[in-house]
Amino acid sequence: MATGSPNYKIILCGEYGVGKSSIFRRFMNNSFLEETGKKSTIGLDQATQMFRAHGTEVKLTLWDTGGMERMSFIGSSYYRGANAALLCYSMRNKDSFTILSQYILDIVMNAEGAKIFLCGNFADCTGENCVTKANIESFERECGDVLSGNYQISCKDNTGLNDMFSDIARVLHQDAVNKMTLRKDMIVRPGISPEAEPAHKRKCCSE
Ligand SMILES: Nc1nc2c(ncn2[C@@H]2O[C@H](COP(=O)(O)OP(=O)(O)O)[C@@H](O)[C@H]2O)c(=O)[nH]1
Ligand SMILES: [Mg+2]
Repeated sequence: MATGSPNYKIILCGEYGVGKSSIFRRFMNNSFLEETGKKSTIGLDQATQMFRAHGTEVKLTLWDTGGMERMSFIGSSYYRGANAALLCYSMRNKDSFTILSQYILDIVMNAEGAKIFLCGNFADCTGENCVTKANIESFERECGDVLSGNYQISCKDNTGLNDMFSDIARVLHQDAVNKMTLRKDMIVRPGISPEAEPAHKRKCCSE
């Protein structure tokens, strides 16, 4: 594994039971457990994978809550330094979808600057009470540019996960490159450094 690669932290957010730990397991070792819920352990879990983004090897480090969302306690270290949050809901549970705006608030307040990606899990499920395409589109409209991506996946069938993480790696890396370019522009912008100030002004200030 390349050591000097950029590393982006991604946190999993959303209700208990929407499949966050299942997403984590697919990411970590491509496994799936039918009954993960009851076995959730207390503590933070992290896993890292390499992705290729715009010709560069980048690391994604995914953080799972370790079941702490059940106790409504997620410490600030979970959010700190996050580059992205995966806003998870279950496509077969509308309540887990309608509550998402609260999670957006948590993310905005605790993980400043983190990009937010919407992720509907349980895409393998069909039924009357499922979250519909219209529900998702209307939520996207309400969110405006708060969301940086929208995916539907199934941890059970292993569909959409790899494409989602590859896409997130590209978006995060492109954003980091843009920010770096912006910083460089500011450094060389004329008039910013003291040397570039007019001589008469500098003289005046030292008088
Ligand atoms: N049918 C189906 N079941 C899933 C899927 N993802 C997770 N599950 C099941 O949903 C339950 C809750 O998943 P878990 O990952 O523990 O949710 P968490 O509480 O958000 O971490 C487990 O029994 C999983 O096996 C999926 O895409 N499809
Ligand atoms: Mg869990």
